[in-house]
Amino acid sequence: MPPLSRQRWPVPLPDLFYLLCLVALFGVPALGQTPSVTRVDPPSWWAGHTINPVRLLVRGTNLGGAKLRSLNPGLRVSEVSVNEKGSYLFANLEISPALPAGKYSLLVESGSGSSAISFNVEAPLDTRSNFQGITSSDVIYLIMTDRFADGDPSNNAPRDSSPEANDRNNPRGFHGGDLRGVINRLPYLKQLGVTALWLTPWYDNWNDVNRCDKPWCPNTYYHGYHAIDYYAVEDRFGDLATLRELVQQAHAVGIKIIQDQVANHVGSQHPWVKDPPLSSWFHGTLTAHELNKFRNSALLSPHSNKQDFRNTLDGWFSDDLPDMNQEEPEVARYEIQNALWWVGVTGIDGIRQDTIQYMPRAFIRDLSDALHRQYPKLWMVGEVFERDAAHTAFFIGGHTGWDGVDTKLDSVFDFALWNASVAVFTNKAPMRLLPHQLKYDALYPDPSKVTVLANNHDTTRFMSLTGATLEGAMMHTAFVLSVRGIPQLYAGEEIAMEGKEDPDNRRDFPIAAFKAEGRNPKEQQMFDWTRAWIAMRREHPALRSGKLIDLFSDDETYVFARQLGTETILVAFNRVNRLKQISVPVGSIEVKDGVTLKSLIGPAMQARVVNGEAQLNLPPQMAIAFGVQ
Ligand SMILES: [Ca+2]
Ligand SMILES: [Ca+2]
Ligand SMILES: [Ca+2]
Repeated sequence: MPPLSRQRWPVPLPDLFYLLCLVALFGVPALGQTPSVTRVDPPSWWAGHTINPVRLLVRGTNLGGAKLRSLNPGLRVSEVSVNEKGSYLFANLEISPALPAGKYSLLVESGSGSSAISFNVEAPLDTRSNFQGITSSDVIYLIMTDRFADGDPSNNAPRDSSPEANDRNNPRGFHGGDLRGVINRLPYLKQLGVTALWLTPWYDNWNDVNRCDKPWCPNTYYHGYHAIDYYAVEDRFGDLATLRELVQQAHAVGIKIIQDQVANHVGSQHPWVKDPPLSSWFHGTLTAHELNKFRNSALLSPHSNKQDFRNTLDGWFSDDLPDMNQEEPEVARYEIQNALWWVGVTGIDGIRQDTIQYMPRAFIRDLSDALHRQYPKLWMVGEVFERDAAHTAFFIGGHTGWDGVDTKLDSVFDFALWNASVAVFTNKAPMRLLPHQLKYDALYPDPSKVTVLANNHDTTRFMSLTGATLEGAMMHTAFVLSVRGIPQLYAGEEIAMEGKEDPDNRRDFPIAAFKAEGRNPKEQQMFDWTRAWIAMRREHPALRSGKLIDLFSDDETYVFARQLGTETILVAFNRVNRLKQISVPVGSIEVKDGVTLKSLIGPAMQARVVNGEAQLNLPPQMAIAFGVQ
């Protein structure tokens, strides 16, 4: 290999020489015909990556008939194609595994001229501190970035936004939260004890405001689910450097980062909508598309008709969310590379994939495979918002569905168990609904891999549900933090925030509550409780990954064991407002007569095992855990 350093930016001599030769041969080309380039996706890649060649999507003008040429033998171009309009060029770029990191240039050239573009070869991040994945030893905490903490007021009113878009009194406006705010609050999160942050999408979204005569206007895309650029960080949240700093600082204190990715659709302000790279890029156009009728059963049932099935996959989530066509191979390659690019440039540990069921299962599999091939521990959880375990289990990886596809998806959210838990702890269903729901774990290849949400930004906050009490919220949180699976909390639940349906459930996190002295007694009680259950989970491997064994349930009470190796922990819930005495059979889990159980949390309590039964006195409206001595 020749020395490669001479190829780095600024434009190395051979490139200039080549350009001058072109000018000498063809003269200065007429303006308007010269190919010009406005961007390249991805803007960078890695040498020695499992995806090689990488597929480039070059946007520009006058690309018709253009070729892409590399002037460095370490970068090889092939399979160039240009769309009909000459506005997009696709090309394979094969990167020599030995190519050093740095800036390189490529040349887009046609008979009427040429245009140089720069392309970065990135230095890979350290695999020991990044890309760690998520397990049941983690506790995930969902942050809606715009609503959590404003660490940089200078980004609150971008030039291309109307004052209306930045109105903090409008629940659908931008409120100023950002990545710097999350960095500033890492000590709070560390104190709470969570080990992973799921941030709502940080792709760049439109900065301005939608106006209409409907009740939901004026509104903005403060939540981030309407990407206008898959390769840029939302300017209101910060920039790529700040994002990388967040990941690095979080990792330094033992907190992982999960990116919310949205491969199913983009925002209607995305430049692709007016000028798609291919006619098959989206399902339909802004003016001619089907809306998703959300007949989601059509995705699960082997008996569904093709029309319902296709509508659920190809219909637009809403009129302003153009649906990407992952069955177009160029789209699939683009999105898989995009997912890997974010992981590679930031060092994140996991991905939450939005509305995953509305994408073909074969695509979910290919995406999962590509992520694991490059980052074996990397973790992706899919949002399959269904209260039916058969439906969510169909989408988790580790088994092959009737369609012959194993999605390889690491995790799904357990909406069925969440649904049961909020019903039980608001007294709308008997306690025995919990073991009844958990029996459907039979459908999962490995139930310890599901993600157990306490709530999220799409659901009513616990304290605003009919029948909610602080005691109920505490038991619900304790259940999420002690049952099998990976627990996921939603910012604000730890201080018993209220909030009805979207957007009320997305109120700003109260600044005062980040510090103990700013919390009212109720907020402090919930905070201490949540922190204590997280700490207990951290200290006891059985609570993180032990086998779950049902021991006792009736209308008011539920007791289960978590058991791992020699460690046995009993977790008990009593939702009635009186002390409850129960005899719990423990012989089957090898807890012998004469053994003492001691409470690990809450009031100091002891129980003896007599005749194969533990005599438990359960405090009123409380969850409690006992360790076997
Ligand atoms: Ca801000
Ligand atoms: Ca923006
Ligand atoms: Ca779709």
